[in-house]
Amino acid sequence: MSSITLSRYLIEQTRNFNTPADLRFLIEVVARACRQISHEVSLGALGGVLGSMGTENVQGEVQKKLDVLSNDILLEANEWGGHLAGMASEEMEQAYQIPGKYPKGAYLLVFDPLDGSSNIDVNVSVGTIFSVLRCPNGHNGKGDLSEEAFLQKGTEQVCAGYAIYGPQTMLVLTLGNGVKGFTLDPHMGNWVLTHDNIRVPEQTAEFAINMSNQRHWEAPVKRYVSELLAGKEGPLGKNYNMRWIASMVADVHRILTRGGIFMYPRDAREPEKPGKLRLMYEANPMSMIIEQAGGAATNGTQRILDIQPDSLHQRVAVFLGSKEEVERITAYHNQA
Ligand code: P6P
Repeated sequence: MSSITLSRYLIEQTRNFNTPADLRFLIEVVARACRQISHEVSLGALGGVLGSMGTENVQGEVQKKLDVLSNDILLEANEWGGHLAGMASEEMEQAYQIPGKYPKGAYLLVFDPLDGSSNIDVNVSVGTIFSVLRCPNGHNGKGDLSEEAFLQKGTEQVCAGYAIYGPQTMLVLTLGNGVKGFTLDPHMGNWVLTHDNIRVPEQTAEFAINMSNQRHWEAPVKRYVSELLAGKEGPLGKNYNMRWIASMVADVHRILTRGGIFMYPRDAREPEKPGKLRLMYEANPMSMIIEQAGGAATNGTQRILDIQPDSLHQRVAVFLGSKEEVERITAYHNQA
């Protein structure tokens, strides 16, 4: 049987689920931009794009050359097609206005152009995370798009996905009816459907957290991780393995592939911040994907997708993955 490409999958989505043609076009454009980013990332030192820009982004994080290049690739690919009312990115403080010479469309695209970029110079998997929202009525008029148009709960996402630039380049996507995985054929340039129905196992024996922050965690996290470490002799009655790649896309992809729980809790290092990861373009898209694959995602006390954003770059604590473990750590928070 001939392989199903992303284009064919999206056309079938339109036939079977009435996926709007301009959403289909948007996803194709984002996928093409991710293919270009994959190429730039794969060149490494040969492309002259390793290392830092010597600047910081709105998060106060050092900007890698590839961060900025990936951001530019996504902006240039998406600004002219007429399917977007605006864009927002981890790398830009303000929302991106569609230039007046181009038509505006019905959607908003929010993205982290190159997540895990601190890993680029050491050749560890990185990725692009993206989220698609509808532009609310009254916001896609002639004037500049306000930040408020983006501040929608994660349940409002019409599409979420990520590209992972690893040994294979893959695109993992949900339109709200399950999670699909496409592997890039670098010779033909096609995204080929290779994972038709990705599911997160409800149970797991693997957890992901940056253990170096242990002394800074709040009590429920300290309790839970100590139970994981207690293994078979402890209250959870089984031994657990640990992984921490420090690239959310890579850690989440592993969890989608074989289960696990990913944790980035708030901690005492910056008590005024609810966590490190960003709600709009990291936690929300990943939470939609995880839930669509049968997993769960909370900030410790509530479902991430139910959080009403109050700013574009707001941060959030993240506990996501195998449902049984996410429910356990969430219960510990709610008992505290
Ligand atoms: P730490 C990468 O910078 C990132 O935003 C996520 O991809 C990753 O999960 C996390 O930060 C790693 O944080 O504090 O362990 O370096």
